[in-house]
Amino acid sequence: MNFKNKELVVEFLGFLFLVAQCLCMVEGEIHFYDFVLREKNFTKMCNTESMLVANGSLPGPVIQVHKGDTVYVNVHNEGDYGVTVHWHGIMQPRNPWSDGPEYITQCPIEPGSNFTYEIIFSTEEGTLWWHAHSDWTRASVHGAIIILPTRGSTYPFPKPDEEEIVVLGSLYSGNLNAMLDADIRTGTDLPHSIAYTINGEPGDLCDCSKETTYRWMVDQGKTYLLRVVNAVVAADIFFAISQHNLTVVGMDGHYTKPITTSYITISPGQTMDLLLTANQSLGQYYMAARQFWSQSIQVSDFNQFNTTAILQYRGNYTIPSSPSFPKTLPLYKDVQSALKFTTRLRSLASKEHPINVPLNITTKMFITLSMNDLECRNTTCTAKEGENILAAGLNNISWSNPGIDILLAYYRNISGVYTTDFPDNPPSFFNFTGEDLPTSIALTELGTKVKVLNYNEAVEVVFQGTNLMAGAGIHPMHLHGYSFYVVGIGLGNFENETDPKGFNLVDPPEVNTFEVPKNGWLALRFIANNPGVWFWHCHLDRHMTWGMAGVFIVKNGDTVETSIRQPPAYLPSCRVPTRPRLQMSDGFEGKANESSFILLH
Ligand SMILES: [Cu+2]
Repeated sequence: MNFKNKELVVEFLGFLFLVAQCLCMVEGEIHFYDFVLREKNFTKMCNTESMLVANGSLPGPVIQVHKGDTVYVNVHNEGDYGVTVHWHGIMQPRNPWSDGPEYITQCPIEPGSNFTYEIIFSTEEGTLWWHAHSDWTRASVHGAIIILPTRGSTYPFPKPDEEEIVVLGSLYSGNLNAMLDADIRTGTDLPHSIAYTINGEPGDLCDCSKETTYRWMVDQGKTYLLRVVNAVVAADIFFAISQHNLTVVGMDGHYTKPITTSYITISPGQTMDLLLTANQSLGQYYMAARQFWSQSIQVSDFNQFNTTAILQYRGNYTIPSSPSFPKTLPLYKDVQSALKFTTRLRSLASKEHPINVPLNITTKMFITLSMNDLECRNTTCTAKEGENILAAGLNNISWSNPGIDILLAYYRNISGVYTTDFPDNPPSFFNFTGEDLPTSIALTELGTKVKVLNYNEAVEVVFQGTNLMAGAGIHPMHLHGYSFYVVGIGLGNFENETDPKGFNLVDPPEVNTFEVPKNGWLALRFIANNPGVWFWHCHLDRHMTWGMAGVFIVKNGDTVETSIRQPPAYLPSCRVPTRPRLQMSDGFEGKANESSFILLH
């Protein structure tokens, strides 16, 4: 190469560098993480159990970015079973390939292999989280995601002095996924947690846990931004800090109008940003969390565990013998307190953080959420002939995962994996919230039915809780690929003439998970402007596992910029599933099994 050519190359490289820099300024920065998933022994509550965790820690590593950044996470599966990871609440524009739910957007990462997720941050700002999306592995594979404002901008509230993360979790005894598989097959109740945790620790109100209780050290007079993640597997949680008020300023990666409260109600899947000022006398104060039990009022043997951590003031003083417990923490069955808190939430809806609630709805869906009975016949369950097993469903369809992921089947036009006939209404209308509903209408069937939406469709979904099988309770519904506006919430049966008149179209909360109240309804809206295959489900994993789940396929728009991106060069292969699960015995999986180890990616 002569000198002139070299000069040109150098100039060209310089130009590329500048272009890359400009792109970075527009697109944000790029970060790389490695998550190694491996079994590790943890001793909690006098017992040593092995758990699958990321990078040896529970909760797992924190991802920290600025709004608009991109993150590559290489997930190495050194565990014993296939696993996937979901980036909860991150919309992933046009990029369902990295969303994570197994058999929806990908097949599991096999033991001994790895997969790199590309996580594209767009409008999210605040706190979100990541978690495994295979079986109930997320009980131990999860962590927080912090999304700071764009470089050069700041929070829409006075900058806090410091920040703190609280991850709420649940603890199980034994091999959780093995117990789960057995329970699914026999059709009985699914495993229950033995304790709840704050940052991985149950706290000093329980045996063998005093030394490991999580401590948060604060300075008197300072204001803190507390980022709370509910990573609990199957329970709504009440949380409070003794003698300290909390001001909610954000939720699910979007800002809210500030509300000051002495406790919060937080559903699994939800995240909240709270301001706390350390304005009490020097001392120790419990922060405590307990389950909000919304199911049958007669049941008394639910997990009544109170998890605690200690907020401790720095300084020279005599530490009192025991911290004070928050008197404002609602009791387990306090439906009123739960509803009182959730109905106060509003979007910030400011000039800098505007919202865009769809007003002209083009697709309306009315979806019942039910506990159901499922005939064992024609499924892979092992209950006795003629016996029914427990199930749950949406519009009386109990979701069944296919043997290869829906996204691949959709993208490659593979038939026989799913059908597109998810109904916009339940098969029958009855007094959904009535007492003593006949068991005959609780019978459901497995299905892999998706709802197809055109690009830019303005969607309204009303979720109606039901009392089928006397199983009324809350359902925190979560939508992948989107955030949605909660325009209405109410008790009893939804009245489609009168209830919409009360919809909040001005400043409804913008969230990715929101609870449908017990024996009540929830109305939400969103614009289907993110093409892809997106899972939606109850985030109480008990209900999701029983089939309270569905899929939206959002079609491409007319341009490349409104279409699904190309798949990554490598995706985990769809081999025979590594774990047994309840499926239709004549489903696609059966066919895949016969010609085992067909590589589909
Ligand atoms: Cu549910």
